[in-house]
Amino acid sequence: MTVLSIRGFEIHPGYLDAGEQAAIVADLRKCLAQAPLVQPVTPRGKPMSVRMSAAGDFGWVTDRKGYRYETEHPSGLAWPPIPTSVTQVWRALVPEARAPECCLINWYDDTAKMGMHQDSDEADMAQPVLSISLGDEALFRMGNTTRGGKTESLWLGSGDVVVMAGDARRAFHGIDRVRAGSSTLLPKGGRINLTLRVVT
Ligand SMILES: O=C(O)CCC(=O)C(=O)O
Ligand SMILES: [Mn+2]
Repeated sequence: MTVLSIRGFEIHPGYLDAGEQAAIVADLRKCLAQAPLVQPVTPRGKPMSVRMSAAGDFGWVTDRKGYRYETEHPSGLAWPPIPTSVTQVWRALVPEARAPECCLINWYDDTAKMGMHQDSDEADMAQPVLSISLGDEALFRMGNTTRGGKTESLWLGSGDVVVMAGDARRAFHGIDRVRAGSSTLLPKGGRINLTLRVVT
């Protein structure tokens, strides 16, 4: 299987086949029935365009109180466990890493995007981050370990997996836009991104 390395980001195009993608989506529907998607608000009060939920021991949340990990969904219920169909990908691609403690579930409609940011709310930055793309294609921008400078972009398609480890673990990255109608995986369209992280 092809592996691309762009600015230290390890990209596995088409890592998951159609059947594996559909199985993960079915598992995620069960997770979201227990822990529904919410529209998060930044600490400054700006609504984000993605909708979010999580699975695992911790979920990443943001609201007026700040960016942080929480052990419960805003409803007060525990997050559902991370589906095995998802942890399997982590175990296969980052076998040396500790077990993932958070699977952030981001849902993008065709107008959603995510600004350039670092994943930096985790205690052990030596652990990798792994992201799984499902549904419509998205333009992923990869930058540097400090804000600004040269960037490179790549369209992530359904079934693509990205590993951020080493220097790329601290690199800025974001989603510029989603290409509506570019996948048939989700009947109503849109894109799901799963981000697996070790939190503690
Ligand atoms: O949607 C993506 O591909 C990236 C998501 C991301 O960077 C994040 O949730 O921290
Ligand atoms: Mn990120």
